[in-house]
Amino acid sequence: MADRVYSAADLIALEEQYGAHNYHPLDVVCSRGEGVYLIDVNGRRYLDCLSAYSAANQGHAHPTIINALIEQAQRLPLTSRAFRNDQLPLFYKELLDLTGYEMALPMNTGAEAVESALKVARKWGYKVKGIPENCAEIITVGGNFHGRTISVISFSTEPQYRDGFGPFTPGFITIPYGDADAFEAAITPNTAAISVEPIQGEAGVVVPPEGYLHRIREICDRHSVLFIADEIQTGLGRTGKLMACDHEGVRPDVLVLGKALGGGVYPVSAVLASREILGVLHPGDHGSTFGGNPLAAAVARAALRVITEEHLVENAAEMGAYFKDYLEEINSPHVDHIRGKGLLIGVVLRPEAGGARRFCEALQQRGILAKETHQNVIRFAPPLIIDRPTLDSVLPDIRDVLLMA
Ligand code: IF1
Repeated sequence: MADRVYSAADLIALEEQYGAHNYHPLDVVCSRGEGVYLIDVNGRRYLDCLSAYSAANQGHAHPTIINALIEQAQRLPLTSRAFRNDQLPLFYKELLDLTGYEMALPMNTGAEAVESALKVARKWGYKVKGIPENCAEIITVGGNFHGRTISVISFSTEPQYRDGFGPFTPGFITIPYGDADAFEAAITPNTAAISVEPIQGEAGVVVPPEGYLHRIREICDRHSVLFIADEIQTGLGRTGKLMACDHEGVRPDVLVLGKALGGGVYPVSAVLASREILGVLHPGDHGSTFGGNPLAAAVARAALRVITEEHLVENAAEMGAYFKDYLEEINSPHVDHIRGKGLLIGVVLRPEAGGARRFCEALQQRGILAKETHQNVIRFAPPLIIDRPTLDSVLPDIRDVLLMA
């Protein structure tokens, strides 16, 4: 019996009928990925300027990563952490050699890794800093995005992300992003940590003032407060440095990675820190059925290898500068300004521009997939493997769309 062929419209109808409506995707039904391209069910090819929210930094279906996935899947996909496996130790070693941290805690999704970092920071606060039991405070910033779990949305400042989901987890204090003085003023003897994204992705590619991360570092040191950097979106080359904090030469105490750590194929996240900090976890304190599984470890090893061997960090810096320079010269009446670093670029539209969605739809018609964030920002974040001829093949179309009526 031949399989029924579903059209794009059929598939969209099924998705709308059966799936929870927690997204409003562009109506492109993808069925293949090849490097920087996504191909839809009709065979139309698009340049992907979202990269699965920076999870596909290495490009789609990268052969090195897919080979590692297949080889490991055939040999041993899962053990749980009740037993050891022969991939996790090598993943740890390679990840820590690359980043310079002492220990890592493997998880799966970004939100889980953030939750894990918050748990570790609280425990460090009690056991090392000496904060009285149940009094730990963690400082967060306006416009933050760290995921969708109840504790993480408890400190979201976006009303929609919280509406209907209370009661919330206590113990979080929110201050404005980019304001180091506000941070210092909010610190109490019970402050365990501050959590920040070095560039805010979801908030619309918001780059803090120069020197902000440096001041956070210095204030954390003076008050014995942990600096947690969520580099889930900005890390692993996206901004043209291995970590976005590297732009200021700043080293957070706790580094949270996800997305591209899974090479665009598999959820892999991790919390990185010193032995003093991650050493607060003892057997049974924390865990995950899938975290650190051999398939995840093998995929992440390949994902890191591709970043290093293909010089994706340097390429992101070069291609990002080229892309941003081009955008800056367009001088569209719709564009207020352009911001971002490396290949994380936000085109901020003027209020009169009529919203970013219509520009994303026009880009889609020209074979470019980009996603708006917060109504008025078009985000351009192609895979870090993109080369200059490929960029040159789409820049005139982007120009035309930004100049449309
Ligand atoms: C959605 C945006 C990106 C993140 C940072 C943790 C997480 C994320 C800095 C959680 C996730 C996502 C998730 C996705 C959309 C999205 C996003 F559109 F909201 F703005 F990437 F840009 N920290 N970001 O950016 O990681 O648990 O999802 O693995 O929620 O719709 P996760």
